Amino acid sequence: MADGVSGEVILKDALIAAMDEVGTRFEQGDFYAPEMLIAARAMQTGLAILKPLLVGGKAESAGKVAIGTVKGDLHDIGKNLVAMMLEGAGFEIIDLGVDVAPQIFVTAVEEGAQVIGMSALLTTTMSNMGVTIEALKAAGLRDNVKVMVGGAPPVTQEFANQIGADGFASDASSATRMARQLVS
Ligand code: B1M
Repeated sequence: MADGVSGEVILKDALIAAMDEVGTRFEQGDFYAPEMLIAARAMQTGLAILKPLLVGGKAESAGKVAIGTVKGDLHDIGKNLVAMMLEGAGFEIIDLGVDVAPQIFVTAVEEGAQVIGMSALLTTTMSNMGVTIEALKAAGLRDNVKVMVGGAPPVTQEFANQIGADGFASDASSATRMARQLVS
Protein backbone atom coordinates (compact mmCIF):
# COMPACT_ATOMS: atom_id res chain seq x y z
CA MET A 1 0.00 0.00 0.00
CA ALA A 2 2.86 2.36 0.89
CA ASP A 3 4.25 1.85 -2.63
CA GLY A 4 0.92 2.91 -4.13
CA VAL A 5 -0.12 -0.55 -5.36
CA SER A 6 -3.90 -0.54 -5.83
CA GLY A 7 -6.22 -2.39 -3.45
CA GLU A 8 -7.58 -4.51 -6.32
CA VAL A 9 -4.09 -5.67 -7.30
CA ILE A 10 -3.15 -6.55 -3.70
CA LEU A 11 -6.45 -8.42 -3.35
CA LYS A 12 -6.25 -10.40 -6.61
CA ASP A 13 -2.52 -10.97 -7.04
CA ALA A 14 -1.59 -11.49 -3.39
CA LEU A 15 -4.48 -12.39 -1.07
CA ILE A 16 -6.73 -14.39 -3.42
CA ALA A 17 -3.77 -15.97 -5.25
CA ALA A 18 -2.29 -17.08 -1.91
CA MET A 19 -5.64 -18.51 -0.82
CA ASP A 20 -5.87 -20.52 -4.06
CA GLU A 21 -2.43 -21.94 -3.26
CA VAL A 22 -3.66 -22.89 0.23
CA GLY A 23 -6.64 -24.69 -1.38
CA THR A 24 -4.34 -26.57 -3.77
CA ARG A 25 -2.02 -27.65 -0.94
CA PHE A 26 -5.05 -28.79 1.09
CA GLU A 27 -6.22 -30.91 -1.87
CA GLN A 28 -2.71 -32.40 -2.19
CA GLY A 29 -2.66 -33.31 1.51
CA ASP A 30 0.19 -30.89 2.35
CA PHE A 31 -2.09 -28.56 4.37
CA TYR A 32 -4.82 -29.42 6.87
CA ALA A 33 -7.72 -27.45 8.40
CA PRO A 34 -5.47 -25.60 10.91
CA GLU A 35 -3.34 -24.19 8.05
CA MET A 36 -6.54 -23.15 6.23
CA LEU A 37 -7.73 -21.43 9.41
CA ILE A 38 -4.44 -19.55 9.81
CA ALA A 39 -4.65 -18.49 6.14
CA ALA A 40 -8.27 -17.40 6.66
CA ARG A 41 -7.27 -15.31 9.68
CA ALA A 42 -4.45 -13.65 7.71
CA MET A 43 -6.84 -12.93 4.84
CA GLN A 44 -9.53 -11.44 7.11
CA THR A 45 -6.88 -9.20 8.73
CA GLY A 46 -5.54 -8.17 5.31
CA LEU A 47 -9.04 -7.40 4.04
CA ALA A 48 -9.75 -5.17 7.05
CA ILE A 49 -6.62 -3.16 6.20
CA LEU A 50 -7.50 -3.00 2.49
CA LYS A 51 -11.17 -2.09 3.07
CA PRO A 52 -10.72 1.70 2.78
CA LEU A 53 -8.94 1.23 -0.58
CA LEU A 54 -11.59 -1.13 -1.91
CA VAL A 55 -14.76 0.50 -0.68
CA GLY A 56 -14.28 4.24 -1.10
CA GLY A 57 -16.83 6.80 0.10
CA LYS A 58 -20.46 6.14 1.07
CA ALA A 59 -22.94 6.58 -1.75
CA GLU A 60 -26.71 6.99 -1.70
CA SER A 61 -28.53 3.71 -0.87
CA ALA A 62 -28.73 1.55 -3.97
CA GLY A 63 -30.98 -1.05 -2.31
CA LYS A 64 -31.13 -3.49 0.59
CA VAL A 65 -29.25 -6.79 0.30
CA ALA A 66 -29.37 -9.61 2.86
CA ILE A 67 -26.33 -11.81 2.40
CA GLY A 68 -25.22 -15.02 4.07
CA THR A 69 -23.41 -18.32 3.69
CA VAL A 70 -25.92 -21.15 3.42
CA LYS A 71 -26.80 -23.73 6.06
CA GLY A 72 -23.98 -26.11 6.91
CA ASP A 73 -21.27 -23.91 5.40
CA LEU A 74 -18.82 -21.89 7.50
CA HIS A 75 -16.75 -20.24 4.72
CA ASP A 76 -17.23 -16.49 5.01
CA ILE A 77 -14.25 -14.74 3.40
CA GLY A 78 -15.80 -14.58 -0.08
CA LYS A 79 -19.18 -13.61 1.35
CA ASN A 80 -17.55 -10.84 3.42
CA LEU A 81 -15.70 -9.56 0.37
CA VAL A 82 -18.90 -9.46 -1.69
CA ALA A 83 -20.69 -7.67 1.19
CA MET A 84 -17.83 -5.16 1.43
CA MET A 85 -17.94 -4.39 -2.32
CA LEU A 86 -21.73 -4.07 -2.31
CA GLU A 87 -21.53 -1.72 0.64
CA GLY A 88 -18.95 0.33 -1.27
CA ALA A 89 -21.37 0.47 -4.22
CA GLY A 90 -24.00 2.01 -1.94
CA PHE A 91 -26.08 -1.04 -0.96
CA GLU A 92 -27.45 -1.36 2.55
CA ILE A 93 -26.14 -4.72 3.80
CA ILE A 94 -27.78 -7.09 6.25
CA ASP A 95 -25.06 -9.64 6.98
CA LEU A 96 -26.75 -12.84 8.13
CA GLY A 97 -23.41 -14.55 8.80
CA VAL A 98 -22.62 -18.20 8.13
CA ASP A 99 -24.61 -21.44 8.45
CA VAL A 100 -27.77 -19.50 7.60
CA ALA A 101 -30.98 -21.53 7.66
CA PRO A 102 -33.55 -20.91 4.87
CA GLN A 103 -36.02 -19.44 7.37
CA ILE A 104 -33.53 -16.69 8.29
CA PHE A 105 -33.36 -15.59 4.63
CA VAL A 106 -37.18 -15.67 4.53
CA THR A 107 -37.36 -13.41 7.60
CA ALA A 108 -34.90 -10.98 6.01
CA VAL A 109 -37.21 -10.66 2.99
CA GLU A 110 -40.19 -10.10 5.31
CA GLU A 111 -38.14 -7.32 6.87
CA GLY A 112 -37.57 -5.57 3.54
CA ALA A 113 -34.52 -7.07 1.80
CA GLN A 114 -34.85 -6.52 -1.97
CA VAL A 115 -32.03 -8.93 -2.82
CA ILE A 116 -30.96 -12.16 -1.13
CA GLY A 117 -27.30 -13.06 -1.66
CA MET A 118 -26.30 -16.65 -0.92
CA SER A 119 -22.75 -17.97 -0.82
CA ALA A 120 -21.66 -21.64 -0.78
CA LEU A 121 -18.19 -23.14 -1.02
CA LEU A 122 -19.00 -26.80 -0.48
CA THR A 123 -20.59 -29.30 -2.86
CA THR A 124 -22.41 -30.64 0.20
CA THR A 125 -24.07 -27.29 1.02
CA MET A 126 -24.83 -25.71 -2.37
CA SER A 127 -28.17 -27.56 -2.54
CA ASN A 128 -29.31 -25.41 0.39
CA MET A 129 -29.51 -22.49 -2.05
CA GLY A 130 -32.31 -24.31 -3.87
CA VAL A 131 -33.91 -25.24 -0.53
CA THR A 132 -33.93 -21.53 0.42
CA ILE A 133 -35.58 -20.56 -2.88
CA GLU A 134 -38.25 -23.20 -2.19
CA ALA A 135 -38.74 -21.75 1.32
CA LEU A 136 -39.25 -18.27 -0.22
CA LYS A 137 -41.87 -19.75 -2.56
CA ALA A 138 -43.60 -21.57 0.31
CA ALA A 139 -43.76 -18.28 2.25
CA GLY A 140 -45.32 -16.56 -0.81
CA LEU A 141 -42.34 -14.19 -1.07
CA ARG A 142 -40.52 -15.36 -4.18
CA ASP A 143 -41.91 -12.56 -6.36
CA ASN A 144 -40.92 -9.90 -3.79
CA VAL A 145 -37.17 -10.54 -3.94
CA LYS A 146 -34.28 -11.13 -6.33
CA VAL A 147 -31.96 -14.01 -5.52
CA MET A 148 -28.24 -13.87 -6.33
CA VAL A 149 -25.88 -16.80 -5.76
CA GLY A 150 -22.13 -17.28 -5.86
CA GLY A 151 -19.25 -19.28 -4.46
CA ALA A 152 -16.87 -21.98 -5.59
CA PRO A 153 -17.61 -24.19 -8.58
CA PRO A 154 -19.86 -26.11 -9.08
CA VAL A 155 -21.86 -23.03 -8.08
CA THR A 156 -22.10 -21.75 -11.65
CA GLN A 157 -24.50 -19.88 -13.93
CA GLU A 158 -25.88 -23.26 -14.99
CA PHE A 159 -26.50 -24.25 -11.37
CA ALA A 160 -28.13 -20.86 -10.71
CA ASN A 161 -30.49 -21.48 -13.65
CA GLN A 162 -31.28 -24.97 -12.38
CA ILE A 163 -32.39 -23.79 -8.94
CA GLY A 164 -34.25 -20.74 -10.29
CA ALA A 165 -31.96 -17.99 -8.96
CA ASP A 166 -32.17 -14.59 -10.66
CA GLY A 167 -28.45 -14.03 -10.90
CA PHE A 168 -25.01 -15.59 -10.50
CA ALA A 169 -21.68 -13.85 -9.94
CA SER A 170 -18.26 -15.45 -9.96
CA ASP A 171 -16.50 -12.73 -7.94
CA ALA A 172 -17.11 -9.65 -5.84
CA SER A 173 -16.97 -7.09 -8.66
CA SER A 174 -19.38 -9.00 -10.86
CA ALA A 175 -21.62 -9.45 -7.79
CA THR A 176 -21.84 -5.66 -7.53
CA ARG A 177 -22.75 -5.35 -11.22
CA MET A 178 -25.30 -8.15 -10.87
CA ALA A 179 -26.92 -6.61 -7.77
CA ARG A 180 -27.28 -3.26 -9.58
CA GLN A 181 -28.88 -5.05 -12.53
CA LEU A 182 -31.26 -6.98 -10.26
CA VAL A 183 -32.59 -3.90 -8.46
CA SER A 184 -32.86 -1.71 -11.58
CO1 B1M B 1 -12.56 -24.98 3.27
N1 B1M B 1 -12.81 -25.94 1.59
N2 B1M B 1 -13.29 -26.50 4.27
N3 B1M B 1 -12.05 -24.00 4.85
N4 B1M B 1 -11.55 -23.85 2.13
C1 B1M B 1 -12.50 -25.22 0.36
C2 B1M B 1 -13.75 -24.46 -0.14
C3 B1M B 1 -12.06 -26.40 -0.61
C4 B1M B 1 -12.30 -26.10 -2.11
C5 B1M B 1 -10.57 -26.76 -0.33
C6 B1M B 1 -10.08 -27.81 -1.27
O1 B1M B 1 -10.37 -28.98 -1.11
N5 B1M B 1 -9.35 -27.43 -2.29
C7 B1M B 1 -12.93 -27.58 -0.06
C8 B1M B 1 -14.32 -27.74 -0.69
C9 B1M B 1 -14.43 -28.94 -1.62
C10 B1M B 1 -15.81 -29.02 -2.17
O2 B1M B 1 -16.77 -29.22 -1.48
N6 B1M B 1 -15.88 -28.87 -3.48
C11 B1M B 1 -13.02 -27.25 1.42
C12 B1M B 1 -13.30 -28.17 2.44
C13 B1M B 1 -13.39 -29.62 2.01
C14 B1M B 1 -13.49 -27.79 3.78
C15 B1M B 1 -13.84 -28.70 4.98
C16 B1M B 1 -14.90 -29.78 4.71
C17 B1M B 1 -12.49 -29.29 5.45
C18 B1M B 1 -12.59 -30.28 6.59
O3 B1M B 1 -12.97 -29.94 7.68
N7 B1M B 1 -12.28 -31.51 6.27
C19 B1M B 1 -14.33 -27.68 6.04
C20 B1M B 1 -15.83 -27.39 5.96
C21 B1M B 1 -16.34 -26.53 7.10
C22 B1M B 1 -17.75 -26.05 6.84
O4 B1M B 1 -17.94 -25.05 6.17
N8 B1M B 1 -18.73 -26.76 7.38
C23 B1M B 1 -13.55 -26.47 5.61
C24 B1M B 1 -13.13 -25.48 6.49
C25 B1M B 1 -12.41 -24.36 6.13
C26 B1M B 1 -11.85 -23.37 7.15
C27 B1M B 1 -12.80 -23.09 8.31
C28 B1M B 1 -10.56 -23.96 7.70
C29 B1M B 1 -11.50 -22.13 6.23
C30 B1M B 1 -12.64 -21.09 6.12
C31 B1M B 1 -12.46 -19.93 7.07
C32 B1M B 1 -13.44 -18.83 6.77
O5 B1M B 1 -14.04 -18.69 5.70
N9 B1M B 1 -13.61 -18.00 7.78
C33 B1M B 1 -11.41 -22.80 4.86
C34 B1M B 1 -10.76 -22.20 3.73
C35 B1M B 1 -9.99 -20.91 4.00
C36 B1M B 1 -10.84 -22.75 2.43
C37 B1M B 1 -10.13 -22.27 1.15
C38 B1M B 1 -8.65 -22.65 1.26
C39 B1M B 1 -10.23 -20.79 0.79
C40 B1M B 1 -11.65 -20.23 0.71
C41 B1M B 1 -11.54 -18.73 0.59
O6 B1M B 1 -11.75 -18.03 1.55
N10 B1M B 1 -11.16 -18.23 -0.62
C42 B1M B 1 -10.89 -23.11 0.03
C43 B1M B 1 -10.04 -23.45 -1.19
C44 B1M B 1 -10.14 -22.35 -2.24
O7 B1M B 1 -11.18 -21.76 -2.45
N11 B1M B 1 -9.06 -22.12 -2.91
C45 B1M B 1 -11.55 -24.17 0.82
C46 B1M B 1 -10.93 -16.80 -0.85
C47 B1M B 1 -12.26 -16.10 -1.21
C48 B1M B 1 -12.00 -14.63 -1.52
O8 B1M B 1 -12.77 -16.71 -2.38
O9 B1M B 1 -14.63 -17.86 -1.10
O10 B1M B 1 -14.25 -18.37 -3.57
P1 B1M B 1 -14.21 -17.40 -2.43
O11 B1M B 1 -15.19 -16.17 -2.81
C49 B1M B 1 -15.17 -15.52 -4.06
C50 B1M B 1 -16.11 -16.17 -5.11
O12 B1M B 1 -16.43 -17.51 -4.81
C51 B1M B 1 -17.29 -15.26 -5.13
O13 B1M B 1 -16.74 -13.98 -4.84
C52 B1M B 1 -15.73 -14.14 -3.84
C53 B1M B 1 -14.75 -13.01 -3.97
O14 B1M B 1 -14.16 -12.97 -5.22
N12 B1M B 1 -18.40 -15.46 -4.18
C54 B1M B 1 -19.60 -14.89 -4.43
C55 B1M B 1 -18.46 -16.07 -3.01
N13 B1M B 1 -19.67 -15.94 -2.46
C56 B1M B 1 -20.40 -15.21 -3.32
C57 B1M B 1 -21.72 -14.78 -3.25
C58 B1M B 1 -22.20 -14.03 -4.34
C59 B1M B 1 -21.41 -13.74 -5.43
C60 B1M B 1 -20.10 -14.15 -5.50
O15 B1M B 1 -23.46 -13.56 -4.38
C61 B1M B 1 -24.26 -13.62 -3.25
